[in-house]
Amino acid sequence: MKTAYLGLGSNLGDRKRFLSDAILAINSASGIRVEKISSIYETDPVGVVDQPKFLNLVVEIATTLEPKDLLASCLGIEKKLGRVRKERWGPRTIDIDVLWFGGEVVDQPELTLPHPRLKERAFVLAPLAEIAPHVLIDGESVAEFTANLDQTGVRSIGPLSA
Ligand code: GSY
Repeated sequence: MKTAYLGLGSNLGDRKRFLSDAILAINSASGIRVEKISSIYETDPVGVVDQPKFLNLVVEIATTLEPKDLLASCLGIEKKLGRVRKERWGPRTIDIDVLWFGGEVVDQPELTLPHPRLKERAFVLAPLAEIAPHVLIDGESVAEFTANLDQTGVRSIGPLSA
């Protein structure tokens, strides 16, 4: 059993509903159990800035899957939830990114671990720091490099259930 972290985001439609449906689907998927869920953060869009604000959160999972099978499972859940994404960096109903997988380093065309943009993205680091401050990325803990991170535009709005 390995521990992994997934980043979830939604900025189209009923954003909270997409997040909670995605978490239910992740927990029901074969070989995956959701262990922790961060608060929800409302975040300014990064990349293409002219799009609606996102809701983001991070979940900790325990999994028996290999990284590539976990990725396939996440992509399947996005599809099942009717992911709509018209442009690469544009709005989407649900996005599920594999952020970190048992400390493994993977460099393949379809999957890079830890996630290549993890350390630049406050919308991922803030929720990750909440549930996994001890996790190491390139030898530094999430807590350490989140401490100096500009978190402008990233606002916790409480737990998913509230
Ligand atoms: O890869 C994540 C999709 N995404 C997001 C996001 O989830 N949150 C914010 N705030 N900006 C984003 N830009 C992209 S692309």
